Amino acid sequence: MTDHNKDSKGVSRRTLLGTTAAAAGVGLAGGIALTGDGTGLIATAEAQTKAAPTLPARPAIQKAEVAPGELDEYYTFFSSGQTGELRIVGLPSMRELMRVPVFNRCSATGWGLTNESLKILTEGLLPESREFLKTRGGTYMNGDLHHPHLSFTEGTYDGRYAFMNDKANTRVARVRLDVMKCDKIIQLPNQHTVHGLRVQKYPRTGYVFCNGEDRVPLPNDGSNLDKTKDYHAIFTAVDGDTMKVAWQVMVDGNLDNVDADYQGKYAFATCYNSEEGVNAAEMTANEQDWVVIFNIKRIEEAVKKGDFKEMGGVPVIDGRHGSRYTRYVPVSNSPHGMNTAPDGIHIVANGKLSPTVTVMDVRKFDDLFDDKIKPRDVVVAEPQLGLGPLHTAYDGRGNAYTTLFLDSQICKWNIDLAKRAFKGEKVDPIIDKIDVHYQPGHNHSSMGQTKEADGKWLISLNKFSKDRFLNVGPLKPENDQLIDISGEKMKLIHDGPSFAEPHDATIVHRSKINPISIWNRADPMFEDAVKQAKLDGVKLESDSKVIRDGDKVRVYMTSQAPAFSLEKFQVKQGDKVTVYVTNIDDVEDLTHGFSIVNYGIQMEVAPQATASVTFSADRAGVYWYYCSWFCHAMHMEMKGRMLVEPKTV
Ligand code: K7E
Ligand code: CUA
Repeated sequence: MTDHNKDSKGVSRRTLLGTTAAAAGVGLAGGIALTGDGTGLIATAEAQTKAAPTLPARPAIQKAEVAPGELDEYYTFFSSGQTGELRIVGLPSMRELMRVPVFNRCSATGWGLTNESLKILTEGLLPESREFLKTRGGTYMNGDLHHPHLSFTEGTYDGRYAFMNDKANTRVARVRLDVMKCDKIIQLPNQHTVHGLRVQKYPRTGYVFCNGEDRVPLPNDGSNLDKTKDYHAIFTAVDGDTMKVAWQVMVDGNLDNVDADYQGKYAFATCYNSEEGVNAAEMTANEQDWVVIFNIKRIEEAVKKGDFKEMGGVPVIDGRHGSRYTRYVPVSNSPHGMNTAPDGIHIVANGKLSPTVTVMDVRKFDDLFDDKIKPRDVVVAEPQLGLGPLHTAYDGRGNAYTTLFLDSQICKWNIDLAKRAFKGEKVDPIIDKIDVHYQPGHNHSSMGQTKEADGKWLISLNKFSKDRFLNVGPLKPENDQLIDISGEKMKLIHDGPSFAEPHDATIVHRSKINPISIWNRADPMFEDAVKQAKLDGVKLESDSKVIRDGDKVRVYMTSQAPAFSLEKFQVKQGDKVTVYVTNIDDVEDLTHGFSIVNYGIQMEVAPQATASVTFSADRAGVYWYYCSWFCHAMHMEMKGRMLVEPKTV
């Protein structure tokens, strides 16, 4: 192993400054093509190898420096784990550009406080959760966002949506990429946690595949603790357009990570705990676990002809051993990452407890489902890479990059060489290894989860930073490292600290993403406010009005730098007050905020948006409200007063 170890300390940021600019544009490295016979997107291994020499010549080290005023070439959508938000980072600069609140509460934007966000945070909850959360603020305060994945059309990103899971409270969310705001959150029935989440790549998204990790009794009514054989794990396909559950499949074992093919036929998930144990010793007792393959066509037919049980209002198909809807391919104990190569052929299950990864050929899955071959016959390589392989990324030139958690390394290996070694040839599939700092989980290559993998950049999401940054106390940042993979050898370029805890990321060429800068007044995000204003005879863009409706008071005002249209308003103690603020500035980046001192009220109002917040005016007195987003030289003066008249007894 040591011959492959490459110390990267020789590369400093300073030595990069003199290098020439990186080749512009996103070169499509893969030899993938859309086949006309309805089999979807497939490339031959030869096409991939042939494609490599046509790549634009690159400097020895790509330019990672993005000078002041220059734009990054890629968007990176980072998860944030237990922080619960989505983060947008520019690549290669690794500058954090935005945080999009999703499962968390956000003080800056008012996510979790505004009516618009509360609607999204509550409308998709299961009835039993709504009941449970009644006295707990109406929605969950936390989330654990692991896997952000963008919608596809024909094998590459289409710029519509990002989908992501909440491992903590079994939710799936969608973020609109035109405004970079979450617009839907649903909670999955029957399932206990969602861990792995990936989307359908072909013909489009389509389905969002969601892995149920923990096994629980169904129904989970408190009558069974120890009959653990009656616990079940559930796989869910959510319809990405409607954000409703399309179908579920009951499986054996705990589902970990998932991915889909480029043909639109199969999804596949790593499973650990085939033992169906309930503690670590039981869960890792067997030598082997498996990858479960889902046959999408057969499952859709089952839903159509009624071969399912309805549970929690959704069709649940029995996909346990012996089912015609699934196949179980044995792989070594407790596999973790599941990654489809951009060639459309190979999928890799990462060994975790085994030093190997298992490579399967999706073209063999038809025969497997027709019982013409045995499950292990779909395995075409099983290279030994090092200790703790967790996730694999690709460069579109036939190479794979696997994180080695225990070795704190990335291993670059060649798929074709691994296949030849598997057949008995004396070849070493490992091309290069590089130290990362420290303990990498996921890694990601630029466009590497699409057929347009361009083989330029890799990021390693390291769980520990230890000594890499100034000490900030016992709680340390993670370390997201940027690696140049354009050459034969990997080169470490940049250390990027990040707060808890990016598990996963998606690197997207900027040509795929086209957000707007000013809200459309007809946007569904504030359609409820528009409806209410109409009922009240108020024009949101121009009127300032206080409307009393019993003990409900609706306050309408506009904001235009540097003033709110209402300098004061008056309510009575105990009133249920809703304040609607419409930002009538039509200027890019001119966001106002609305905050009421000592009332815990704060929200963002971006150009041409309406935002609203409802609260109980329980304390009497004069309370200043002010603009909380710096908008103008007179921003400090952008304020007004709310008078809450005391209740008379
Ligand atoms: Cu952390 Cu993708 Cu949830 Cu692996 S997962 S590391
Ligand atoms: Cu408006 Cu600050």
